[in-house]
Amino acid sequence: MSLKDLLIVSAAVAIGFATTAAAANSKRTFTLAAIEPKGGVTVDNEPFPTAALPEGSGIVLKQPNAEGRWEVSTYLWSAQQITVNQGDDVTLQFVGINGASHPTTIEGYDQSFTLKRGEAHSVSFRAHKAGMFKIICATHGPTMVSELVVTPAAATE
Ligand SMILES: [Cu+2]
Repeated sequence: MSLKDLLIVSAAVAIGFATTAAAANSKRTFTLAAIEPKGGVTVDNEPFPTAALPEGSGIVLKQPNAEGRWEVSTYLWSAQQITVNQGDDVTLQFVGINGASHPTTIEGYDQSFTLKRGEAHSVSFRAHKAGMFKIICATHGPTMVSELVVTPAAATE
């Protein structure tokens, strides 16, 4: 290997280390809005559904009104899954759009708060623990559950 080749390899290794170091502790910011997608139609176009729906307040099926219109909606976090690297500094910005109140817990990171419509709540933490952690609204199960995925930091020599 010539000196020139050696220098190129050394530079590549140095860049590799620099990239790894930067990736190991990135600032990551996500927004999770409490949302309620909704659909509706009149019974003369589509009959009122009779099939069973999952238990819980996260899915709402409204009987036909005086005009025969029925509606279905579900409560969700706008992001169903968030993936970060172990060691990242994570900020989750919660915003209440629909639903009066969402008692929320981030499992594994000891974060609990109540998000209200029209309000925002910011949670910041270092993702020190790898794994999958649920972000749960206690009111609107089983749909209003998202997943925080913290991928393990790569082993370094
Ligand atoms: Cu909720």
